[in-house]
Amino acid sequence: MEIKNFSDFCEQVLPDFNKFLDTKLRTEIKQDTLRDAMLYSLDAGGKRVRPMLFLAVAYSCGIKQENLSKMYDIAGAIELVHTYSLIHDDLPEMDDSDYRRGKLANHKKFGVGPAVLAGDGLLTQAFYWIAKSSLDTDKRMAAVRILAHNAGPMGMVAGQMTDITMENKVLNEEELTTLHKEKTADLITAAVTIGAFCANHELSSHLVQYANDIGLAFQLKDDLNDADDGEDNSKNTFPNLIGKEATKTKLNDLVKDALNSVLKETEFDKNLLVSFLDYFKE
Ligand code: GRG
Repeated sequence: MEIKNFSDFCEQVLPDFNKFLDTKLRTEIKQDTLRDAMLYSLDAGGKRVRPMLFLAVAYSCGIKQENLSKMYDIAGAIELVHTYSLIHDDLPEMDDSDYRRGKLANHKKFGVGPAVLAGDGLLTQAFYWIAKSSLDTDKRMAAVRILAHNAGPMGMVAGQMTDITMENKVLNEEELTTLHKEKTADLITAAVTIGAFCANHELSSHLVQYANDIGLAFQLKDDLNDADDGEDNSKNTFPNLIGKEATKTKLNDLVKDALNSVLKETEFDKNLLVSFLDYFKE
């Protein structure tokens, strides 16, 4: 069936990918409580933005739809890392949130100890999945390198550390941009760049720029939604620092920049990544 845009792509690929994720993890994890806690968050209704972006980039680089399932291990690994980060973010000593996606947070359902271990399990299993994938060694190595670089202490973990240790300091625009880049954008950038690597596409600065822009835009949109919901106005967010209107302008500028960047990409079907930008429309 013809794929017209990003949401069409998700409609066609997501059911199969979701089944893969659940079945694989359910089969692999033998410890009952650990399996339940890991699956509770993995199956809690996440949008799967990062793995779908990864697969959409691979498809846009020329991987045929019927061959995308060979890349599910890598797509799955990216979602496992994302899921671990949310479980740990919700912990009392981090963002201290009792709910996630309208359900009890992992630690509220299973307890803090099991939630820490569920996160640990998801993070470790991600790299097992990449190592065991049927893709060529150079692609698996690129996936390990980029994911560890962007999600670990040179990326997301560093951003989270800044976030929890700078809670009582008002960050300036540059510091806040670095925080958001590390905490949120780096994993999204990893999804896009690993997708290009796995599809033998020579990575260009245009695609990296697109990925960085949508990563930051993702955080701004989330912050704007939280501001609309009346979230704590002492937090380090762009709406709190520069106001909602200026944040909306910044978000629109990032989306425009992302569009201009991806349109410069060559030997690449731009349709899916251009239509992904609809996500940022109000
Ligand atoms: C614990 C090392 C560590 C890192 C946590 C991801 C993160 C870092 C914190 C989450 C804070 C947050 C809510 C940031 C806003 C952007 C974001 C990552 C939103 C959640 O991602 P979605 O919308 O979530 O893709 P779903 O529920 O769809 O999976």
